[in-house]
Amino acid sequence: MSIYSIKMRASKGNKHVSGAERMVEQKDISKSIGALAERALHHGLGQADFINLKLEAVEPAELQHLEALPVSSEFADTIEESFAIMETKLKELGLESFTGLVELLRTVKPMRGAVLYDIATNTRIEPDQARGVRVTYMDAAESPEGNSSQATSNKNHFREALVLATKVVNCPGILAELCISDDPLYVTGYIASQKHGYVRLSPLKPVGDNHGGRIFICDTRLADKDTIINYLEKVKVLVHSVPTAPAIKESKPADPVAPYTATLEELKEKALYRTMKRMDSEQSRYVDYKGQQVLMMASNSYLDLAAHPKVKEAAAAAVLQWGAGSGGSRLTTGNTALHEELEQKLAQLKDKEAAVLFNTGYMANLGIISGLMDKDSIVFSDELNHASIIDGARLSKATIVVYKHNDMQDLEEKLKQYQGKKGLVVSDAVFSMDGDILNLPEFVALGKKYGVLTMIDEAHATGVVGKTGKGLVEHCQCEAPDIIMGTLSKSLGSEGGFACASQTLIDYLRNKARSFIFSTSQSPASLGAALAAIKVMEQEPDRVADLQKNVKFFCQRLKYYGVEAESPTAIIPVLVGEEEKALAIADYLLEHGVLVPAIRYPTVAKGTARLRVALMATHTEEELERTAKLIAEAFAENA
Ligand code: WAQ
Ligand code: MG
Repeated sequence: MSIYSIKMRASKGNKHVSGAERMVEQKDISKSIGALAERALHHGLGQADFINLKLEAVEPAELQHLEALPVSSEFADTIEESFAIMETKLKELGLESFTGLVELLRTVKPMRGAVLYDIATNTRIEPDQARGVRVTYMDAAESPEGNSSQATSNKNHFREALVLATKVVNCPGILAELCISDDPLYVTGYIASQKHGYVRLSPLKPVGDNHGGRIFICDTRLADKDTIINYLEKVKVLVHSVPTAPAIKESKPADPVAPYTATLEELKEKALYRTMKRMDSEQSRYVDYKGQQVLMMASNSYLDLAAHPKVKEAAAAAVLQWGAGSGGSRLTTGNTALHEELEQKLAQLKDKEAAVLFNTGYMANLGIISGLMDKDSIVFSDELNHASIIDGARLSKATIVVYKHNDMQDLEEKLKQYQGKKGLVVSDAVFSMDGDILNLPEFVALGKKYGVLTMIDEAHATGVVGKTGKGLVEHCQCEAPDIIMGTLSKSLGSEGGFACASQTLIDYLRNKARSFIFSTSQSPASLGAALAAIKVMEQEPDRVADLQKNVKFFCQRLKYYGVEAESPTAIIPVLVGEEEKALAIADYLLEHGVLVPAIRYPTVAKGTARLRVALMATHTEEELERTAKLIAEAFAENA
């Protein structure tokens, strides 16, 4: 009988995808080669484009025959418990002073081979520490290719690991082996020894972690290093009675929450974990926070209307007349005179033929963009657009073309590239994190020139820019874009979003915008409040003027105290940079009675963390002066 060693190594574009070895009788060579090639061609890491197969004859007399180690399983609830079991087994082997090796296993640099650790000298003795010692020339005596054509990766892992461990544990001088797989989806590893056999341990890592490693624990007083390495690398071993992989049900089901816990831990480490501050009063210039009155320098209620008596009363009156909830979607039973009245008011405010309401600004952008655009369309989007615009564009399945921030030249170049397609150019009117203003005249002109729809998001523009707070068209005194989207939740002190446009586009959105169609319509309180807020804005034009005055004054005071800040709108970003520092400064301000949030990744780019001051029409000069001075102080304290 002739035996052949077959080694397969497969790569794809120079990256290793699969490797395996067999020792088979001559008659089984082609079957084995076929199976190994199939494995390389259907690997989870990709289809191999280079497969190296090596065949060598083995003298039958050279072959060592070993019985597979007995297999048992110890599945724990947590990774730490699994490693505790591993340590216990080491102690039972008399290796209690070497439990530190478990830590080495968990942190060892990635290698192709294993660490060879000598307890006689307490050192690593593998000749090449970057590569490790590689065990080779081994296989199970019974071919796995015979029965099933496509062994699953679970079965491969188990079978190959048991064969390897059986050879390793039978190697002169070796006392035990520790192993974690480097397959990110395979969280089962083992400890193997003569005393315990092959003990499967799971989980040894979280799913998704590609760290793996092996440690062979040896004692050079029992066999010298050369003998050990020679055995591992050269002696040919056939392992008999390898069982089929124990059923999956033997293992505890994975904890489906574990990946989320791990992500949260990671966010905490990077100072990116978010918590909510709890306000104990209505939102106005001052709010109750942790039993203290703090100056609110962060609210989107720019005109301080969320707390305006007329607005609150109108909300209450609407509830008393129309009820607490609307009872249905607009297209079923949830449409009232109040909804229609507000839509008319909004259309008027934005000088458009018609308007349609959505429950939030986020849902408005989602519904408008995904309603108007489809997979054959192009959405041209400013790189700093709000997340709701990005999400709407994604949901539409359109091609998304991102242009440089407020860069009309870049936009035009991109429009040129996609001429003749159905398209939408969309931008924040006032950018939510930088507070700067869109170049609307050119934006609208480009849309016209290239025959695509134009849309602006006036969430932070309504009530803020334009002489009477109508928004960016009033501010720029230019032609309007096709669609003006806005919210009721900021200057208007209520809740909800809307689109204003031609009757045709609004009719279309009522038929196609899914966030509109499949939501219960807004509740009477929100509608009543928004209607009253628009009225207050019109009746008290000083509010808008005061807000604009406050912006100028505050920026000027910041500059006076040496803090760089500039904004034409109620949003005034003060750049900090590092996430931790921004948090420290915000904490300092809060300790001194002023609420200004730190804005971090992913809301803004990494390393551009900032304070985001938002002003109200009702802030007094004294309050603005105090805040500007305090911000300068906070920077000095945290320099
Ligand atoms: N010789 C020495 N070390 C090796 C070898 C080898 N032939 N192959 C891999 N290693 C080392 C290397 O450092 C890897 O990073 C590490 O082992 C893990 O290799 O009962 O799949 O191939 O279900 O990811 C355990 C199965 C599977 C447990 C182990 O190891 C079970 C596995 P991997
Ligand atoms: Mg492997």
